[in-house]
Amino acid sequence: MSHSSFLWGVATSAYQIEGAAENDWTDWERQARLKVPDERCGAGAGHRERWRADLSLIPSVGANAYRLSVERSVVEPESGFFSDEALAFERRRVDALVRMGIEPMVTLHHYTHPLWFWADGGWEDPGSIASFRRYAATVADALGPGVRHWVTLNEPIVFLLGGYLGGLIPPGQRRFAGAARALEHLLRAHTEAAAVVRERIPGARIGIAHNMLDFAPERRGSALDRRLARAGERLYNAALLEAIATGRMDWAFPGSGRARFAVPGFPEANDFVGVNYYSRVHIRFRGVPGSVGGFAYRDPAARGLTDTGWEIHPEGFDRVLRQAENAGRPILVTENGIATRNDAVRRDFLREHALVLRHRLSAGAPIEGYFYWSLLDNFEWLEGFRPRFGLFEVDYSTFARRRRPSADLFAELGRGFTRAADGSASAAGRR
Ligand code: IFM
Repeated sequence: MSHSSFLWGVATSAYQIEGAAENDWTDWERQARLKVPDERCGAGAGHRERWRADLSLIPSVGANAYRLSVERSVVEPESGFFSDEALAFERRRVDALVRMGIEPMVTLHHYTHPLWFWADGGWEDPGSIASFRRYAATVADALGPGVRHWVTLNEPIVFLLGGYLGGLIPPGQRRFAGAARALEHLLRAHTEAAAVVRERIPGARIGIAHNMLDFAPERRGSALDRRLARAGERLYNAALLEAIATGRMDWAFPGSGRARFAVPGFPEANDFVGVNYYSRVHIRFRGVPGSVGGFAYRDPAARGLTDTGWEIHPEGFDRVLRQAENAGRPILVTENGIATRNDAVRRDFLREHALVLRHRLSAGAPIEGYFYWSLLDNFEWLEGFRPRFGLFEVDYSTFARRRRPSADLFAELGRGFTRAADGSASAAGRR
């Protein structure tokens, strides 16, 4: 693959397709904390056994890039002890990608944690920073220069809202003070991880995959809904972008608290902004103690909600991409996708979102790549296996893969982007 090409990729994460780990999520499943209380990730989509065959699907959908993650509980089963075998597995996988001409993008933290990490105090403990640095350094040593794109943290704001404020995902807490401390440590951990990865892989490009939503007031006529929607947009989308631009984080959660701090070196530690975009939320002021407001997915355009109940809203993709430009960095769409059993709906989704991408690129936006979530159907966290995000369907009773027609469309759309990028300004700025 030429380095100047637009990255047209597919994304997965380790636990969601491999399972086979003992981590905080397996614990969560045992505690029946999923929406489907009996569900277990188990072997995920069976990728551990089928990884070679799965990787061969990537070029078949016209992708030149693959975003994957490393499962920390497997490579670092005890604090500071790294499994050579697990690291060698990761190396084989990225070597195979590089041999195929597929650009790997490796995510270091994608929701899961080893159990020892929480016993050591988790992200509230400042020791989490050095421990993440050591993990990043070890993985970078093991994977080597074939990996030029690194995502340290996947969706840190969602992780904090769900794990430290909403009690919905591990560690299941509900305290703003804890969330604020964890946020600071996550951003410092990112900064230190970026430094050690760059030391080992000169020219590595490092970023955070930031989940962004479009926000709207539930009742247009309500000043309170409008104000709350703006506050939501700030804390969910804008605060992290501002921190990337300035090194200063100002994170205010209405009714809960406000955290302000500086992260020295943070702007320099971000070579790109990763954008994960799925939907829009409508915000309603409630004003009851402990719950200032609520959000819901609506369907004003009558496109139909997705199987995760989310609005299909390509116009919001345009808005968040414009907003992401405020960070002053190249943009990689690190995730965009839809859960649906109706593949015709997925095809419409792909066409409409690709159109937005095309418009933003024509307007000169510094977007350097797009990754569809996901290559395969997989374990969708609290929702279990029901939502189907894949370009390939997985039969969970046999782990057989079946190509969906949207895989062909994805390949066709990709040709437009990768061809246009070779020799055009849309890929400017990348090595
Ligand atoms: O499956 C998740 C992924 O792990 C992170 N981003 C959103 C996806 C769909 O919910």
